[in-house]
Amino acid sequence: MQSNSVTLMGQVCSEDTRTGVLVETLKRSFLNNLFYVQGKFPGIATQNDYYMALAYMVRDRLLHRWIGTAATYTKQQTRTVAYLSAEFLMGPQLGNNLINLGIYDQVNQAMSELGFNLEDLLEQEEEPGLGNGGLGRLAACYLDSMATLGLASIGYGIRYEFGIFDQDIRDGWQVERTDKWLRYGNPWEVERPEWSVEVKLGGHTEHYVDQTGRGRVNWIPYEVVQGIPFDTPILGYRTNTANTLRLWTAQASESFDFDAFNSGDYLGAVYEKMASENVSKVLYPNDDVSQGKRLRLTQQIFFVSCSLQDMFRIMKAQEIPLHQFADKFAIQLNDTHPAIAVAELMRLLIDEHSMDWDEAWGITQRTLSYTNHTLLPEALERWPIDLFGNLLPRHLEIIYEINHRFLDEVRIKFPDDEDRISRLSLIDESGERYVRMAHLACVGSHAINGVAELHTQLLKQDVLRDFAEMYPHKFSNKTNGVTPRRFIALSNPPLTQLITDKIGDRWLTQLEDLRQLEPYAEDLEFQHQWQSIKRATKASLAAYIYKQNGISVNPDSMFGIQAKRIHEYKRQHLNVLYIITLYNRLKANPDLDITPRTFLFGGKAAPGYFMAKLMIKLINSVGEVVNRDPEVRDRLKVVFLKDYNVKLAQRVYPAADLSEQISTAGKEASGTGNMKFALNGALTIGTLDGANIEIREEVGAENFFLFGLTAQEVYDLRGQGYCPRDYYDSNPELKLALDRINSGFFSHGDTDLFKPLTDSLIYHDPFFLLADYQSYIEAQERVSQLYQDQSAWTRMAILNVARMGKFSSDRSIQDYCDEIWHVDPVKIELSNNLEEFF
Ligand code: B1H
Repeated sequence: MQSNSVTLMGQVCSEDTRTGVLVETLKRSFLNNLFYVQGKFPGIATQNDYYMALAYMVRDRLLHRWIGTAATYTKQQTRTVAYLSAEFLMGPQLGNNLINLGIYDQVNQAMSELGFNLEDLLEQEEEPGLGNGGLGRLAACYLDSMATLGLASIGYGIRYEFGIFDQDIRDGWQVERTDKWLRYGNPWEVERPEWSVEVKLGGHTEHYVDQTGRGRVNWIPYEVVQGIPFDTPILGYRTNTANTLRLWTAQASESFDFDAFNSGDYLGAVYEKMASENVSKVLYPNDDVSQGKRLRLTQQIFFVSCSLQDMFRIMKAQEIPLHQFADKFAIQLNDTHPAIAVAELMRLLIDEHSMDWDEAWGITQRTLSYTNHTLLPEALERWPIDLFGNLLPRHLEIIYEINHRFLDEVRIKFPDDEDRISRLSLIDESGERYVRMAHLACVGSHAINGVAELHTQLLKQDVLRDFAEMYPHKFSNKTNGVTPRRFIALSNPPLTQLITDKIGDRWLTQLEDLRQLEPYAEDLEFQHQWQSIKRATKASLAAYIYKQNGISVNPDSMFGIQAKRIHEYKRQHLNVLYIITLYNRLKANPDLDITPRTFLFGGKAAPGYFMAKLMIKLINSVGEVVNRDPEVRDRLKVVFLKDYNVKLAQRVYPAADLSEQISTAGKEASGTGNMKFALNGALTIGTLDGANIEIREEVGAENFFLFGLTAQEVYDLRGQGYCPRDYYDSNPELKLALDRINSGFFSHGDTDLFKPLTDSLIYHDPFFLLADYQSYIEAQERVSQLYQDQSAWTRMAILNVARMGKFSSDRSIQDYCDEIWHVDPVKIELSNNLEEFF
């Protein structure tokens, strides 16, 4: 192989004249970076210095592609997807970049020749935890797929100084620590101060008529914040395409003088300036709830305005006239967090670029599209009018005008229907007045989508029903997907190798190819190889658990894993009720022959969500008793893995036998962990919720452990007046499980500790645990039964993997392209001569 190019998937990927991927070149480059970037020699270098040197070595090899990609897009004035998201949960970058560059093996060798262990260095990376859970991780998977498919795209978001908190467990309780992820520097980003922009906040507007007789508005802000972009390259898998994730940091503005400066209050003015830097300080740690805080709305307008202004700058640089904005950019709103874009784009076009309303509105609607991610009422964002008008006076005026015109349109389509008008209005006037962000997003977008079939259907018939009746053509479904590069190739190399040995390596970009594994499901030799890989990944997770928790778990026991944010609707406590039921059975009958099981949990609770924190305490308390009870004789173990994040997720998915997807039907919009587990050969126990339904359709009902009420049944039962207490009274095992908790058995005699949880279940049970309990227990029994027959189990696991092709994020992105964005791939030709750029 030549040092300047590698042939990957039939494509020649060139290196420039100063990089190259020969082992000797890599070694030299690593040492160069250690000496001349880190300024260290081996005698004093830390593990982090070595990590940084390696990261810079890899970055050099990305930048060539990044520059080539940017040059191509600029030259061709490429139509571009702008993915606006308040969260990007990227996970560690180094390993993924090695995989996508196709140089993992070479680098592994180079490092080991220098006396390093690549895995240890990968472990050193502090991941950017700039997201809460599924929504942020989806955005990251989509960036990977867009680059892999060769689509021009930019991810726009916020460079939070503190990402999602680090979770500690003390005495069984969650304790939060700030996530200082930038502490040792971030080798993957490049600061671009020359592209800074300013964002106005607060103040008031002044209306006047200009010389031409046109009505104009001047917004005089109270405050101006500066946004500085930091760019991270997003390389596709084995392609030359390297797109950009552009995250904004807030800084005090220099150009704007506060009154205080003029009145001599220098320190006061500096203090106020510092306050504006808080805008990008911290990620709000809520998943599926909206807190309604002023700072959060400030974050939203901050990154949305920065991003839109950045797009205007790009238009100008490429000399594209503004009226072609919708042809140049397709903007996807990742939930309502960036929905203020509707009003901000209008404001920029009308106020700052003198466009008239109708043309601006046409551009806005053609450019924007909106993905809804949740049906939970507490997650639907709405802002009190006063708060909104105080921070964004001009946007409120624009929203009133949009609303006025929109409601006139509604009146024409549905005459004499004032109820409908008030339901559809962008302003909720039923009590205190609010701006409804989902309504703003729906009116301002040409396309609206849900993230799984059931979710989209429920959106249309429930949460956004009036909009679906008003604009049926806007609605479609785009079932979520996940990237097989990070979640199989990177996280599960042995499984990747096994699959590739059988069907070649095309499946990593054509996931439907996994179907070719089906014939091997019956192949005993293949089953054995499959089992030994699963056994090895379980043993390695067991070693991690021993190190972290001091608990020894048996890798031959069944690993059932529930890893996701802790939430009542996700029902980790239903899983706990099953553990207690098994435990009670063993106590009643110590010789009972049960399938040995290890129950694993991982996930963070929102710091203000008391019930979720109590659920963590319950898991740990039950674990403490069960794990120590000699009578259990290691047949049951309960482990809470602290600080679940992308890095840990990559260890966890490969080691699962059973994936717990047990949310109340109708509550989980999609779920994506369900896909990652199944792709790594776990079988699913789950409800007919979110994407579970489609997973079951794909893998076959006979290869899925189904239980529980359907969304319709939940709805009906609620309507009839659900009485959880009846289930408690009539089901002895359920009663015993709840009574055990209440008796103080798991809480050193404290009978009050878990009362909020058990009372909620017995008297309210908003998520129907008690109604689903028996059905869940029975499904778990079927799981245990099947696990006894390892060959049948493995056969089913192989069939699951073989039939998961639909759930690649490549498929999702292709659907967005075909039906919403209408963008085509761009081929990036690289030259290995940098001088060509001049
Ligand atoms: C999802 C959120 C979410 N839906 C508000 N909604 C947030 C809402 O900080 N906030 O204010 C943060 C996150 N997250 C998840 O999206 C769904 O619950 C999952 O079912 C889905 O798979 C995922 C991706 O679509």
